[in-house]
Amino acid sequence: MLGTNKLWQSLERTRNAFFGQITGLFGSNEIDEELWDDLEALLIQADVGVATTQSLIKTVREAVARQGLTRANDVEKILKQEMISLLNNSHDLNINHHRLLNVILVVGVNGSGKTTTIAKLAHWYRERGYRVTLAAADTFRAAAISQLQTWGERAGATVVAHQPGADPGAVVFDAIKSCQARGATLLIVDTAGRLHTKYNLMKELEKLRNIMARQVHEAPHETLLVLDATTGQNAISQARHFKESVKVTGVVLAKLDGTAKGGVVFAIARELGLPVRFVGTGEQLSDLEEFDPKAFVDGLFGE
Ligand SMILES: Nc1nc2c(ncn2[C@@H]2O[C@H](COP(=O)(O)OP(=O)(O)OP(=O)(O)O)[C@@H](O)[C@H]2O)c(=O)[nH]1
Ligand SMILES: [Mg+2]
Repeated sequence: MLGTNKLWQSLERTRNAFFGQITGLFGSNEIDEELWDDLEALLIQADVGVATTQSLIKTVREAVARQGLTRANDVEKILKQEMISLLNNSHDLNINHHRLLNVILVVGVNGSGKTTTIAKLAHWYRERGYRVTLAAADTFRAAAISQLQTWGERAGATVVAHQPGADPGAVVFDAIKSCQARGATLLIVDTAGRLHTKYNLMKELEKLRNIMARQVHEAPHETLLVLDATTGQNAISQARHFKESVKVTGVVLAKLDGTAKGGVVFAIARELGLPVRFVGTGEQLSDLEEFDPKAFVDGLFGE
């Protein structure tokens, strides 16, 4: 029983609203068409997404038939296995102590939780022995710079910033020089969520990537897309835009604690083919959990 941990608490709304009811469905003894229909409806309501729900159910039905199972209880077991394997789509994060300087580029629409997530990542990596610097490359919004500075202080990370309206590329350039001069081992770059147009934003992100790549071998080593879990399926269409323009390597799902739409992780995994790396479980520095498919699915169902 996981009882008290933050992931468990963050999944409470999703569990109570939807997945707990799925367990209820399996209380009946036999597998019939109604069971499959009810299951489909619940998964869709839980923001798993139509395509992902249908594919999950198809896989589970096939497994049930193949294994000759007849009890609804067995369906739950297979369903959970399939859900876990759907989420098990990642290799290790490409951040390590062998490299002199690791670079993480953080992208996402405005308000998704980028800056808070960056502070949490700084804290997380500092606890794992990295010397962390943050680059305030969101120069579009004046308040964004001071917000990152405040978080940087709390997290014990150096922040490299220019004036509001400055060229984000110049900020990144200086931040890398600063890391190299002071022996920082991880640079995390905050970016704008919105510019005058979406086209401008994507162009700018591309420019930042090029600046990184010229200064640091194979940088950025990770490009993390921060998605707001409370937006459910909308997060998926946002993610598509970013994925088309920037080479996103993983997702951080922020605000999991504030939503019943936690089922969206399955759609992220299947429809976007992106690994979920971390989940945000609150507004504090330590409210970040490395994503663990089994713990997540257990938390959804209440085990
Ligand atoms: N409950 C909860 N709130 C969060 C979490 N992550 C971020 N927030 C809140 O979401 C709001 C927006 O977060 P920011 O980090 O400023 O988002 P942003 O993407 O940097 O926004 P812009 O800089 O405007 O583009 C803040 O009020 C955060 O406290 C989380 O995991 N849980
Ligand atoms: Mg921000």
